[in-house]
Amino acid sequence: MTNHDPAPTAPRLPLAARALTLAALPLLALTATAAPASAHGSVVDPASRNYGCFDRWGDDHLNPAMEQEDPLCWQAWRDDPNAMWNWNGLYRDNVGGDHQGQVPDGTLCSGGNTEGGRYDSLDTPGAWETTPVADDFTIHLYDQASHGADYFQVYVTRQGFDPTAQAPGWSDLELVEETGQYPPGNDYLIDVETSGYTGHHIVYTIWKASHQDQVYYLCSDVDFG
Ligand SMILES: [Cu+2]
Repeated sequence: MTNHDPAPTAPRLPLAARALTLAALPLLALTATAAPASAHGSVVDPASRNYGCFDRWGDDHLNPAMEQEDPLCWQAWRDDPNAMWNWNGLYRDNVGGDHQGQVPDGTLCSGGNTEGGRYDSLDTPGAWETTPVADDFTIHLYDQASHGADYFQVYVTRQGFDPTAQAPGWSDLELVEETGQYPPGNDYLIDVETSGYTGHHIVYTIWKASHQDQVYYLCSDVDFG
């Protein structure tokens, strides 16, 4: 299926399939109750900034404790809650393969201020919640709409770059993985091998969807142990 407009498929799955999927993928339980307006996807592990904020606070987004416990998510919810409700919609259309031309330095995590600035809060430098990873780790991208992938490109911020102090530019990124095509499905796993990274880095995943010229730009904060 190539059309990405219809509602998410989760509520329509046969019960047995749903039970299996829910067991394997807890996030579907959330999307079933807070279904986004349209179906796309994001990196759910290590969680992208917007998916992570949705995952941690989606059912508790008015809790004032967020300001102390998760200040970067707090500023993001205040800036535009739809960055989290539409955690799956951080993409640009008609990029023509020109990622660096379409997404200026300092705006990588918002996909170049895409969607009228809905995701601009994700460019804010700071102590975003990190996911612990080893040198070799696997990215899980969840594709609600079965777009497929022409390719994924995965970058990691260079050692020494400080995501708490600065929004990255392209020269701060090191390419660590470039894949071939993935056939349409819901769960894509991308194996990444790195060495020499310690501490807080941003993993930057570019997903070129196959159904049309639609490209997703996803920042995941990680802590290399
Ligand atoms: Cu889509």
